[in-house]
Amino acid sequence: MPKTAIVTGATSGFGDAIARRLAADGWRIVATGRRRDRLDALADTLGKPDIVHPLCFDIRDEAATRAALQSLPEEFQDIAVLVNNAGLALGTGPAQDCDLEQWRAMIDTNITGLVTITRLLLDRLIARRGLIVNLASIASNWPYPGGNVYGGTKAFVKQFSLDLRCDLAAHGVRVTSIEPGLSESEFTLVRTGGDTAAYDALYAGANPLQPEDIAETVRWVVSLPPHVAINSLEIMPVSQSWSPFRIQRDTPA
Ligand code: NDP
Ligand code: 8X3
Repeated sequence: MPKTAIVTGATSGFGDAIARRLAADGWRIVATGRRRDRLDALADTLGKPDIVHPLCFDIRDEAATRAALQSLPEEFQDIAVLVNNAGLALGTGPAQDCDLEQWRAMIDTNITGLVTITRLLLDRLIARRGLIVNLASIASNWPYPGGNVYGGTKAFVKQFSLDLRCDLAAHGVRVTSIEPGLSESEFTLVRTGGDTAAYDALYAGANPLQPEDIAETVRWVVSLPPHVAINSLEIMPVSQSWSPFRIQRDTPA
């Protein structure tokens, strides 16, 4: 009997690649997102209705999340792995120029949505001695200009992962925070409001991580024996590393 993993944000990028990778390893997948056409396409490709069950809802909406989980058919209810991947960044500008609605959307999606679905699935994950994989970011670990609320939400995701692990250890439930750096996906188009020139400029010559790299990492974490806990993994393309601290030399006295 195949085990079931739920992958949030499976309509593109990491989530799509993770769903495909885990399905190839024999997992049943509950694939979530707001774009129904993409969920249906994924399910058709991987083998609906036995392999993939699409769940179309906005993760910011608690009632919709509850209803979606309650609607799962019997054979997809027994969830052993939760991949909290749905998330977004909006904007790259300095805090003082940012749109408060965009800040709220990031908090509602990356923090409130992630916390809500996690809490709703905890009993099932405990019953299965399961695993939670949370998509944090290098922005969890390192500040950068324009990171502001996005970085704050991802720092929350990492810390929540580590704190969850403390509470769930007694139940044998593992929690992993994955912190990718520069990765090529629609993430950058979402962040820049569809600016394809910014997308091209960001990735040009950088040989960024690809969604399949993150999917392979998740597959590895999921495949480890149940006594092995990976707490936190920071992953960058080789082209990306650190800069010296910036010194702002014209600050008001
Ligand atoms: P994509 O934009 O390709 O995918 C984001 C996914 O999140 C989509 O499937 C989208 O589905 C889903 N999503 C966004 N908002 C909502 C919502 N309100 N309700 C339900 N689903 C939602 O980005 P990536 O694959 O690159 O990013 C995935 C995760 O990895 C994010 O949490 C991101 O912060 C993180 N990350 C990304 C990095 C990168 O450089 N790309 C690096 C480090 C971390 P839909 O629009 O259909 O709802
Ligand atoms: C996405 C990576 O560097 O744009 O989380 O914050 S970064």
